[in-house]
Amino acid sequence: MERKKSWAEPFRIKVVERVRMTSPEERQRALREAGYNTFLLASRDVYIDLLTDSGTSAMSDRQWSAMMLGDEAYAGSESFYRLEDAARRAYGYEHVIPTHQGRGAEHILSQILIRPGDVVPGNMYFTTTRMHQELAGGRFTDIIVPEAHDPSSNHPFKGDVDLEKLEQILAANPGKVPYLSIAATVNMAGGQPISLANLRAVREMAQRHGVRIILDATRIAENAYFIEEREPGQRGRSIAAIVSDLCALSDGCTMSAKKDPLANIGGFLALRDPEIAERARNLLVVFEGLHTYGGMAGRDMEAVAVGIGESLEDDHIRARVGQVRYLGQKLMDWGIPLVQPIGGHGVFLDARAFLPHIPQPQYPAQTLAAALYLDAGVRSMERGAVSAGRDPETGQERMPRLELVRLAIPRRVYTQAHMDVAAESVLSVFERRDSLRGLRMVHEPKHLRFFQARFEPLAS
Ligand code: P70
Repeated sequence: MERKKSWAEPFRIKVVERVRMTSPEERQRALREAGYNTFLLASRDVYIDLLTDSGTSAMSDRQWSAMMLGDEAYAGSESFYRLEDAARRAYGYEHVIPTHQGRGAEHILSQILIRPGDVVPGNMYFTTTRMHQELAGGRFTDIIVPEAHDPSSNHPFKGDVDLEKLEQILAANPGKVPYLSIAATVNMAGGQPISLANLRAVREMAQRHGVRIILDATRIAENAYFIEEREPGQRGRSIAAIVSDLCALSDGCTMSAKKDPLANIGGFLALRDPEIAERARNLLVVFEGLHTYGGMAGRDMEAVAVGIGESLEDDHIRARVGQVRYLGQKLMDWGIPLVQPIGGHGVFLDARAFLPHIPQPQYPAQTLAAALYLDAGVRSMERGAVSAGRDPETGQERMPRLELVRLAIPRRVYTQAHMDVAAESVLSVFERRDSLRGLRMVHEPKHLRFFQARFEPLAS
């Protein structure tokens, strides 16, 4: 990869979308009506939407053009074959099984591979991934390096697996580990990468124990960028080549095409083993749709097919990660506590350090996300105790070490000035952080509670 000084974008803007600016009174009312949960805010009440980088990317003119060629046939759509071809070329798996989005692939995979009582080791949980593993009767076990749970650790590969821990788990659970669930990058750790060397060692150990590896390839292009930048011997290699190396060390992947592949909807499950793929295709018709559309329209598959190619362009990924880093660096220079190093898809504020006077059962990250919205209409997402939910066996609330607020950056959507506004808003909340009070949960849904939970402010 050619190194350039600036991360400036390799595109210009052809279409714009108006956004609404709101008054403090409007935001106060909107937040109250949303039960202090940013997931429940109407998009019309948000100025800069950093809730997620999922499905929020700006598509290119080439993606929009390809959508016109969508073949909407129920069976054997041309668009499916174009998607299959693009995915095979980029990731190297023979069998590509389309799904409506990432969790559709997680559901099918978990149902066919996990049996009740199984243990699924992974480099930190992800909410939907773990939920599907648990619904299939499995128990997720964290095998990420301990540095990943420490926001201030500057470890270059906080997505790496703790090999000793993995060896212990594999030795203690013979025949009970259906696969290793390995994410690249690791969302809940702050968008942190796994190194090629570590994945190679994991592969070697897994093969010795006869255990498969399934990648969560949702943000694999961003992971490859960090490898090119940080891993010895990887400098100057293309993102596409590194992505292909990562995939070669696994037996399959789940993919949310709403992230790296730059589409607004879509996903797939990809596998090497023809027999498992056959079982997956069979379950697909029950939950997602026929194996040549899996819940996507033909035009959506076209957008994903083109998006996959664009996501692996070196200039694209440099600008993408560069913009995230621009925001994070600005906050760091002001002394605002955040997860280091700055990750691939967003900046993660350390709410524990930001609001040390609010105990975790009063949800400091949820409190901070609400305060940030109120300040200037910037929407972020809680990634702490509310997201972690309850232990299915004990019913107790999980209190994770990481209590974070994520400012996720949609791809190709916002300008540098938008990043400045978001940064200045975080600073203004930081300057009056002592005045913030915690929250109490007043409505708690059973599954993935963070999406629909409601809160009330505690009296000051
Ligand atoms: C986010 C989104 C989705 C996601 C992911 C990884 C590493 C799988 C998926 C599922 C959306 C989201 C999901 C749950 C809670 C909050 C937000 N992440 N693996 O914003 O893919 O959404 O397509 O079903 O990050 O991080 P999908």
